[in-house]
Amino acid sequence: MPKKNKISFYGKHLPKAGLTSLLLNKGAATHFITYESHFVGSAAITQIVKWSSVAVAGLGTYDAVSGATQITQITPSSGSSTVPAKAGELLNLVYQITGAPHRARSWAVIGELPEGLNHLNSTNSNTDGITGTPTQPGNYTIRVRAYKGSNNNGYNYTKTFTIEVAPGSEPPIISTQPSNVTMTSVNEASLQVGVSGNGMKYQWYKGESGNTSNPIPGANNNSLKVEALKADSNYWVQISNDSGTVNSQTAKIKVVDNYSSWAEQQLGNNPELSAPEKDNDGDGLTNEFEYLIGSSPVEQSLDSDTEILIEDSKIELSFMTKAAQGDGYAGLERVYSVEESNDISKDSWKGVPEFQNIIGNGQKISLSKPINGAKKYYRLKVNIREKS
Ligand SMILES: [Ca+2]
Ligand SMILES: [Ca+2]
Repeated sequence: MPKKNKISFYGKHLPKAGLTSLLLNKGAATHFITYESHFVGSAAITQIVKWSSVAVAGLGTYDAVSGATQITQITPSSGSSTVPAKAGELLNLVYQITGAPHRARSWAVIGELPEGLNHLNSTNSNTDGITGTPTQPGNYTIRVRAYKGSNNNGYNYTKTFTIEVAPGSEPPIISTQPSNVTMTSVNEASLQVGVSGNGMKYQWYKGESGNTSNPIPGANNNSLKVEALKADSNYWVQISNDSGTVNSQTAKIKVVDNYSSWAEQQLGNNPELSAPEKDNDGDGLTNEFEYLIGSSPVEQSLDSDTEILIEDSKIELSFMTKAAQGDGYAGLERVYSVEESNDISKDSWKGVPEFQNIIGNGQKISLSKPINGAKKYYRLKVNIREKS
């Protein structure tokens, strides 16, 4: 007649966190202004060849102005004596002489042009200009003089312009990448990105950095609130302004449960019920014990799948494993090890080879050993740990 014995369980769990990596993208925007074709043709500056051949509306109107001679700005700020510009952006200042005498034969610019700008110095034209990309912010006063005769001869008229070069905008720069986070399946997480620059727009995405197929609606701030998750998920943010776009690195949210998140889902958020040493269903198994072996803390549980048989000259030990799955076990696995001892003294327990750290997946584990006369004790150790 075989003898049956229960064997005992004990264990613990170990959550962990991860690290990060870095990825940056950069872009820049360039703008061109267009102007009339004959003006383009007279220019000797390489940037001008990029201009399209487009007539400026209003040129004829300026030409038709009667009365005193004047030099008038046509673009970028029509009629004004100040010229708006931005460091790093192409400026095409075009001015025109009107009135009598309305046609200039040559032009002069008096005063120092901002670095990066050049005088077109067109001849036999009633329009002239200054073009290029200013590099230094500041206010620069220049005088433009138009002569009636060629080679800067004859009647002339002078006008003062102030070129106001504003600081250029920089593409966004990420100072703090969104970090990887480990959380349980009952917690919310918050991801943050630190950025320097102006006029920033944000869009968070689910997935790997650079994959824009899953934008998160309304996620347009420097932080993202992530609701409780049941599985690992990745997020990233794209930041853009007028001068460029940058992608953050991928922030990985890892979901790893523990006793507390298991207890909250199984027993509710009630410290009285969810304490590890409680036995709410009165089956003799504490909550912590039920968490470890995978039984319900609200239903009476029987440890019926574990048995030891002693038959003739052999000991047969068998048990059913359980996978760590369902509420409270995200990112976790349950592992089983068999240990043996001759006298159950504290330091006498040794692992039985080939029966160590068996990952539970619903399989039946059987161990068979000859009985050699001496006393032998066995125990089964169950651990819950982060998935390997
Ligand atoms: Ca119980
Ligand atoms: Ca139970």
